[in-house]
Amino acid sequence: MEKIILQFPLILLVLHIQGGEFSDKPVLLIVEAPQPEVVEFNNTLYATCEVTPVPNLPPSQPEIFGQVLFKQLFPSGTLEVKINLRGLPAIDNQVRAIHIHQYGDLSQGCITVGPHYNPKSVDHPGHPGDLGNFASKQGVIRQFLKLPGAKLFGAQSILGRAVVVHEKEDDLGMGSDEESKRSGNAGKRIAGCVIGITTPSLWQKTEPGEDVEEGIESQR
Ligand SMILES: [Cu+2]
Ligand SMILES: [Zn+2]
Repeated sequence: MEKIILQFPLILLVLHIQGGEFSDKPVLLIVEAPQPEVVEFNNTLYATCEVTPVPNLPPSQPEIFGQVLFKQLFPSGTLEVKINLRGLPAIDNQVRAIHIHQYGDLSQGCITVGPHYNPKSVDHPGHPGDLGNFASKQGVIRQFLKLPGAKLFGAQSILGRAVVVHEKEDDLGMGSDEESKRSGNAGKRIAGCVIGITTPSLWQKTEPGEDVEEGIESQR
């Protein structure tokens, strides 16, 4: 069946049914039109985030570069993520947290990106952009995962927000202090980027053939 993609926002007036009865209060549903790229790229939106080290990175920290790529089928497909980072130590015993932070503002490095993006005011690691912990192999982090809580569409979209790579491992909310439920105590923010819309080309370049580890769910 061919799906029809709306080009304009559609406002539907729906009668609210409560306990089998129509209530006298109609409910207003707004079906948001997608970004124009969804129509262009086969009902799918692609986004990328070009990771660079933060300014004033302490010399003890690795300079991490690479991309975090996103793909989502309109309107409610599960968000897929590919992480492809380099610049980590060849022998690295450190597992590192990656999160989506609220503001796409790297003007003062990772200070201005704010806290974890938390549109539903819940504790860490229940935030939509809590990607989890990642270990590097031969200086590289390369992983495919699904992020069911996050979206590229709608008012709670992650577009324009920041991806942050941390110095340390995320305690996933299991720590004894308050900060554990806010940020997972993952230490310094050592690399970051802002998520923006792109074409399918970067995503397709890493598929298939590249040894991206498939099918790993976010480790929360
Ligand atoms: Cu973070
Ligand atoms: Zn979080």
